[in-house]
Amino acid sequence: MNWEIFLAPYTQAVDELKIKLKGMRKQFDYESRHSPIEFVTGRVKPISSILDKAKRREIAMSNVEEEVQDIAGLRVVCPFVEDIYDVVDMLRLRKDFTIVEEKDYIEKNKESGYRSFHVIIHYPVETIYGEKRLLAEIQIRTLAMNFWAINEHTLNYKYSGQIPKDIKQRLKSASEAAFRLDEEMSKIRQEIRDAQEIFRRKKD
Ligand code: 0O2
Ligand code: 0O2
Repeated sequence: MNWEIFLAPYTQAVDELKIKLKGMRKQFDYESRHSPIEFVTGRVKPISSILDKAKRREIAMSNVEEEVQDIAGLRVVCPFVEDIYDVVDMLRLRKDFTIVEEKDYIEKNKESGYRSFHVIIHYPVETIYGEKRLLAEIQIRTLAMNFWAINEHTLNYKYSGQIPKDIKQRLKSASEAAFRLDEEMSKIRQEIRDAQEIFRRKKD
C-alpha cells in the first residue's frame, strides 16, 4: 500500500474543512456576535494508529476507507454545551458535505467518562482523476470536555490502553466534575456573554 498516495485526499480534506470551519468562527466575529466556536483543530490519523485500529477491530486493509471513519479528523471546541448543538445545527444546513451519522456521547457518556458529539460526514474532494468522496469525523466538545479527553488520551498512551483501576476511577469522577462545571457555566452563560459584549464595545 502506498500510504502517501492513499492519505493525500485525506490531507486535502482536513486542510479544506479546517478553513471552512474556522470560517464559521470568523463570520461570527465580523458580525460582532458571540461565536459558538472557540477554536478548530484538525489532523490526519497517523499511519500507526490506522493500523492499530484496523488490527483491533479486525478490519481488512481493503475496507479501511469505509470502516475507519476518522482518518480525516476535525475538532470543534466550544465554550458552552449549548454551543455544541448550535454548531451541529449549522453543520446540518451545509451543502458542501452530507452527514452520514451523528453520535451523541454527551448525555450518555462513554464507559471511560468520555463526552463529545461526533458527526461523521461524506466529504467530496476534487482530485486530478475527478471527485473522491471520503469519510471524515468532526468531534464537537466543550473546553472542559476537551481538557478531560486530552488528559485521558495521554494516560491511555502512557499505559498502552491499560489504565490502572484507581486512575480510571479518578478519571470518571473528573469527567463528572467537568460536566458539572459545564452545567454551572451554562447557568451563568448570559452574564458571561453580556460581559464579552461590554469588552467588545469598549474595544471598538
Ligand atoms: P489562532 O489565530 O490562534 O486561532 P495549522 O493551521 O495547520 O498550522 P492547526 O491544526 O490549525 O494548524 O493547529 P493546531 O496546533 O492544531 O491548533 C489549531 C488552533 O487552535 C491554533 O490556532 C491554536 O492556537 C488553537 N488552540 C489550540 N488549543 C487551544 C486552546 O486550548 N484554546 C484556544 N483558545 N485555542 C487553542 P491557529 O489556527 O494557529 O490560529
Ligand atoms: P485517536 O487516537 O483519537 O485517533 P469504538 O469502536 O467505539 O471504540 P469508533 O466507532 O471508531 O470507536 O468511534 P467513536 O468511539 O465514536 O470515536 C472514535 C474517536 O473518538 C477516538 O478515536 C477518539 O478520538 C475519540 N474517543 C472515543 N472514546 C474516547 C475515550 O474514551 N477517550 C478519549 N480521550 N477519546 C475517545 P481513536 O481512533 O480511538 O483514537
